[in-house]
Formats: sequence, structure tokens, C-alpha cells
Amino acid sequence: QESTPAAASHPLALAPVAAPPASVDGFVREFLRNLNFERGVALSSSAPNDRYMALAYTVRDYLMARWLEDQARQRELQAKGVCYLSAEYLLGRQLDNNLLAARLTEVATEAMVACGIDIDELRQQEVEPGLGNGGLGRLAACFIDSLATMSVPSIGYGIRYEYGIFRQTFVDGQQVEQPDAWLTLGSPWEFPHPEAAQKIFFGGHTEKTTDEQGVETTTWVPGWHVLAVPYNYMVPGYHNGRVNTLRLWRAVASNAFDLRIFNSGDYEEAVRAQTFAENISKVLYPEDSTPQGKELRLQQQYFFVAASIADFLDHQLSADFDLENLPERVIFQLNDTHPVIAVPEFMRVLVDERGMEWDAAWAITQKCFAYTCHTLLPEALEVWPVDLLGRLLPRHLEIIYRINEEFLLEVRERFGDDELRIRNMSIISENPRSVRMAYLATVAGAKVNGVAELHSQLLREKVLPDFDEFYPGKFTNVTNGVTPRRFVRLANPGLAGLITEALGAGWTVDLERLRGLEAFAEDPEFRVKFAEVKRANKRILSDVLRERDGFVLNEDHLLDVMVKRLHEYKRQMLKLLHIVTEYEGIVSGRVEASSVQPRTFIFGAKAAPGYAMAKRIIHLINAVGSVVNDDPRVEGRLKVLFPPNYNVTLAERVIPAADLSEQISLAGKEASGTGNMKFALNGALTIGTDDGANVEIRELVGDDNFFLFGMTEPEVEALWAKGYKPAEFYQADSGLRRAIDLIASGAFSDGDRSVFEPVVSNLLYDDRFMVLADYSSYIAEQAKVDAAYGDQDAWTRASILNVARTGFFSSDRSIRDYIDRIWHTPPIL
Ligand code: AZC
Repeated sequence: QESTPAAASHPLALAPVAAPPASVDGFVREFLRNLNFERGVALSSSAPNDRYMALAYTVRDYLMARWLEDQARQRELQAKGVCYLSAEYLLGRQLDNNLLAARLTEVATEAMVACGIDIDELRQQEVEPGLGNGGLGRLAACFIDSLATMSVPSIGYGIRYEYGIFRQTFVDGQQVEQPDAWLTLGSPWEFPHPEAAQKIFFGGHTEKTTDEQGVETTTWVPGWHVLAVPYNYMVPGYHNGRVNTLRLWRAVASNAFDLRIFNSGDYEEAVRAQTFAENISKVLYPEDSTPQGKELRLQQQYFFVAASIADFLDHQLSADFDLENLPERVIFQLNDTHPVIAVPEFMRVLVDERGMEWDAAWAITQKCFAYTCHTLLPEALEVWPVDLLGRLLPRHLEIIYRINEEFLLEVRERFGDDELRIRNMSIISENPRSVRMAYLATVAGAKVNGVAELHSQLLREKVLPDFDEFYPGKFTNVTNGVTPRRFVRLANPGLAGLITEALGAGWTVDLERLRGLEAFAEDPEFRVKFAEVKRANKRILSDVLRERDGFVLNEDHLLDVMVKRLHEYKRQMLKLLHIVTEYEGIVSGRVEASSVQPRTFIFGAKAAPGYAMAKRIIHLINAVGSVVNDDPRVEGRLKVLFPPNYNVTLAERVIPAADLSEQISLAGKEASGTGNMKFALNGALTIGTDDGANVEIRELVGDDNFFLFGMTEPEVEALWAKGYKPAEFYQADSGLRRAIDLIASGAFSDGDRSVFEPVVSNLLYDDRFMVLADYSSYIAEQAKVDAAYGDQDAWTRASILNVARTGFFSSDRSIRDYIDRIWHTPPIL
């Protein structure tokens, strides 16, 4: 607990911190003070990075009083709050978001003008913290924004990776990864607190001792440790004067190096331990949905959850807090299986360190944790080999065994000696013996939720049916959402202005108000203005892509966008077959070029570095792009653009400009999707399968305003059951045959048929994600898209209705659902 120093008798020391005056002059003065005193440079000799840093410090200064106040208030109130545990936070740039939250955008812009500075140039200086892979990490970032905006007592815990998601480049059309050195110039948004470091132990062995009363206690004798140093980030709420905290941990060696070895001249050996320790928070694992079971990854997971639990107990709880009351004070939300090792860690702390009885500790644990599952892919459910876990965390393995033993006893009591069921439900799986982290989370969690209605249903019915039967009422759904502050207000100021003009302010924190736009969809004048905004957004994107990648974007084209991680289940391949079909149609002369609706296809996608098929597909997209873009026969009709290194910053420019949103995963594979929500909210129409949150989007916007195609999940199941033979679909559809044959012929690889042969044979003989089965229906639906785009006014109307009817997808609504169904943490006033 923070104590007031005895000497703090000066009135200034006792007064609360004050924000600088919210005037242009006040801002200029604070900015120059920061430039001079924090950066040590004069305005006249400052570099753009100095000016960006000083601007960021100035924004911080305005938020500081509220931040300090909120930290004090959360400690004082001891109200129930959320600890959001997530290995990823894909934050995006902070400057604009924080200016907006603090109502400083105008003042700061004018202040920069007064200093002769172009604030846009400073915006470009910020390297976005890419501390996440994709949907899961970006969801965590949206959630902490909503938690702050809704004044929910909460703290986000995670890892301060020194290198975030890799920077993608293309060399001859193939992905090459570069390290994301986002910290090279320093981040102005973080506050390191080395004095609050936690010691985190690993390895070693356990010892059992029995006292006179015969009570057995276990002690963990660890083999090594590292320091976890917290870095705090401000999470300002939107226009509510609240500032929450995101606390990210960095691994630091407790001894810089061994001086004895250093003096003996073996410099490498002397720093070895340091390098080893600091590797823990060095780099984000770039696997999205398909984790590799690497020891370092388990070290990362344990490192951050152990630090977070200790931090919560040491620093967030009042000194006299009775641990029995923890369930009324905190809920730890597990963002997928990555933080699930927190469960045995929490038990270890309560039982071994705080001396609580096992049963009492377990009862508390089962109330203090809840688990969100983000996937249906079996390969994405993390398992840890018992020998690895036992070597790294021997005490935790014992705890997991005991949890499992007692759990399976309960199962036997309920269902008898049904050995098959017991084997299926065991937290430990055999051959190879490993710990099923999703099962551990399900057993420990007060609630388990999926991230869209369909996903939650399939989770109960297909992935964890025995658990659903065993724990009635444990499973629930919370459909994902996205923050309207970043993804409408900031990303699409044109649309935001139009909405405010039509509906007044207030929609940014009450997104269901967008319903009011339905009436405006019938107003021809409004439609004209709405279409103008879309066009202006295309112009902005065009400038960005020219500057960034040297691309030329035709603003008259239908802009057809597929941006998301590259994964076979998401089916970028299906999109590509559509493009090749269109191209082949024109160059073969079967289709008159002038009859084709001009389209530009934009892709954005990173592939996990070890995912060979995904990388081949990236190569193929680029190869098709370069042939199509260079062929005069399709000039002005088809264009394929694949800007490298898709990230949050680029998403904020691409999404508001899009006409068509591609959400074409195989039904039953995409848990939710959140890009799909961002597009709809920005007025793109969706072409999509009956999958994830697409289902809910279509229900809300209506069949007439959504392009549905493809098999449903039960149809997919039926086709598998019957025996899926992709080659039959190839034989049956001449368009499909021509497209695949063209790729196989080497038309996109200078005649070399071997380059894309693995992609082609994968489609013809394996096709796990049934691309060929959905091809005809996709092509037919795309023809409807072309026809619909022909009537611009009708398209605009549908586009407005998409905006009007998707207010449900605000992450504020998701957080409200979490509060009602899982957390029971009312906002504080
Ligand atoms: C993703 C899901 O694939 C995506 O459908 C969902 O919208 C998102 O989470 C947020 O819930 N999952 C992941 O990124 N990663 C894992 C391990 O599932």
C-alpha cells in the first residue's frame, strides 16, 4: 500500500494534481515545456520524433489528474472489479484515441498550428504497438476501451513484448518477416515501475513435510526466477473523465551479469542468464489460432499471470482484506487458454502461501475465474505435455492433478464408472500425456462463454458437450463487439459527422441510436451525402496506398476487401478463385470486358511464419495480382492490390472506404469475426457465409442487405459424413475447372507449373475447408453483387441500413453482457 511520506506537510504536496489549462495557450505552454524539459531540445532544433513525443507527453499531462484519482478511488472503494488477463492487446496508435477521449483534438491541432507544426506529420511518427496477432488481441483492446468508457472498475494485465507482431514485407511476391522494433524510439505512453517488480519462480522440485498433527504441506523449491517489471498504460474513457490502467509485464534478469565470470573473461557466459531471463518478454508468438507448444510460450504465460495475481493481491487489495471475500471483489477473465495457468497459480498462492484449506481455496477459485473460448478449431485448443509442464512448474502440475482427481470423482458420482466419458472429460489426456487447458478452464471457471451465438452453441454441442451436461448453466454467450470510438469516430470522421448531424451527439456511447438512421435511408439528399463520404474515404485510402506502397486506386471501382489473418479456414483461396474466374472469362473472350463491373480487390493478411500453405497462398495472391494488373485486356476492369503489413493503422483507412466486405469462412469455423462488424458499421455490404457473427449481422441488417452464400454448418457436417470429394466439384463446374486449370498451367508463375502445384493438389485432393464445395454458390452470389452495385442509389440505401442496424456490435454492449451474465461488476459512479 502506498503510504504518505511523513514530510508531506507542504500544502502543494497534499493538493491533488491539476490538469494544465484547457486552452490553446495552455496547451502550447505545456507542449513547449515538455519539448524543452523532457526531450531536452528547442523547438527550432527538434526532430519530428521529439515533437511527437512532446505532444504525447502533453496529452498525458491532461489525463494525469484523472488517472491518479481513479487509481486512488479504485483502491478506496474496493468495489468488485475485473482483472482482464490476456496475452495479447493489439492496441493500434494511441495519440488520436487519447486526444479524442480527453476532448483535446481541436485544442491540440490549433496549438500545433500556432507552433508552426503539422499535427498530421506527428501522427505518422507513432509506431503502433502490435502486441497481438489478430481478432483476439484487438478484442482485448476494444474491451479495455469500453470498460473505461463505462466506468467499470477494471485493470488489464498482459505482456510488454519488446517485439510485437512481425512486419511483413514481400520479396518476389513472397512473405518475408522483419522484426517489429516498435520501441526503438521509445514509447511516450508507458510508465515503468521497477520498484513494483514481482519475482517469478520457475523449475526446481517440490518437497512434502508432515507436522506433528499429521498435516501434510508441500513446498515448492524453485530452480530459478526472473523479475516481472510492470509498465502502466493509460486507458482513458471517452468523455467521462475516467482513466483506467493497462499493466504490461516485462521480464528482467535479477542479476545483470555474473561479475566473477565476467572478470574471468568469459563475457558471453557472464550475460547468458540475463539473455535467458529477458527472452521471456522478447517477442510475441506469431501464431494465430494454431499455437505451437513451445516451452518459452508457457514461460510467457506463467510469467504474466503469476505477476498479475501477485500484483492484484499485493497492490489492489486493501491491507486487511479477508481472502474469503475475494469472489465479491474480483473476477479474473481468461482471454482464451493462454492465461489458464493462472488457475493452479491462484490455488498455489491461496493454499501454499496464504495457508488456506484446499476446499475453501477451490471454492473461491471457482467463483473468481471465468473463461472465454475464441475458437472451434481443435488444433487451437492448447495442450501442454505433462513432462514439459512438470519440469517448468512442478508444483502447478501437482495442483492440476489434484483438481483433476477430485473433478473425475464427481463425474463418477454423477455418471457411474463410464470409463469412456471419464477419459473424454479428463483434464489430462493420454498419449502423449498432456494437460488440456480448455478443460481446466472449464472446470475452474464460474462461466464459460463463446464469442457469437453460433459459436457458443457449437461450443456446447460439439466441443464440450459432456461439460455442458455436467455443469448446467455454466455455458453462456457474449457476442463480440468493436469500439465505435476508434472504428467509427476516429477511422471515419466523415461518417461520424454525418451521423451527428442527423442524430445529434451521444451515439458514440449509445450505438443503438444508429437506428435513427433508418429514416434517413429514405431521404435522397442524405443518400447523396452518404455516398460522398464513401467516395471521400476512397480518396483518403488512395492517398495512403500511393504514399505507402506506390499503388494507384481507382475510386470509381467497386472496392472489394478481404482483410484478416491468412488461414485456410478463412478461405482467401475462394476469393482468389473468384478473381481468376473473372480474369479467365475476359481474356478467353467468353465475357465482354465492358460488361464487367469494374472492381478493385484489396487483400491484407499476415501468415504465421511456419505456416507453409498460408505462405503459398500469399504468394499466389501476389502472383495473380501482378498478372492481372499488367494485362491490358482487363485494364480498367479488374485490379488486385495487396498492401503488405496489414495492421490496425491500415485497417482504419481501408474499412471506411470499402464497398464490399468478404466474410467467407467455412460455416462452423470462424468463432465470431470482428472485422465483419467494423465493415458493416462503416457501411460496407457483406458477402458472407452463415458463420460466426455473420449470422447475427444478417439477422439485423436483413436478407436484402446482405449477400449470403454457401453451405450451413449442418450441411457441412452432412457432406463430411457422406464423404467429401473435392474433385467431383471440380468436374461438375466448368468455371471452376478453368480457374484451377489456369493456376495449374503456370499462367501466374511464368509457365512453371511446379510453383503452385501444392496449392492446386491441396484443393483437388484434400480441401479441408471445402473451398470447391462453396465455389458455385459464391460465384452466383458475386454476380448478384455486380448487379446490385449497378444501382448506386439502391446500394447506398442498403449501405445506410447496414450502419443503422448494427449498433448492437458496439463493444459497450459486449461489456454490458459480460457484466450481466458473468462478472456482476456494476459501474462505479
Ligand atoms: C479469434 C477468432 O478466430 C475470431 O473469430 C474472433 O472474432 C476473435 O478471436 C475474437 O473473439 N481467435 C483468435 O484470434 N485466436 C484463438 C486462439 O482463437
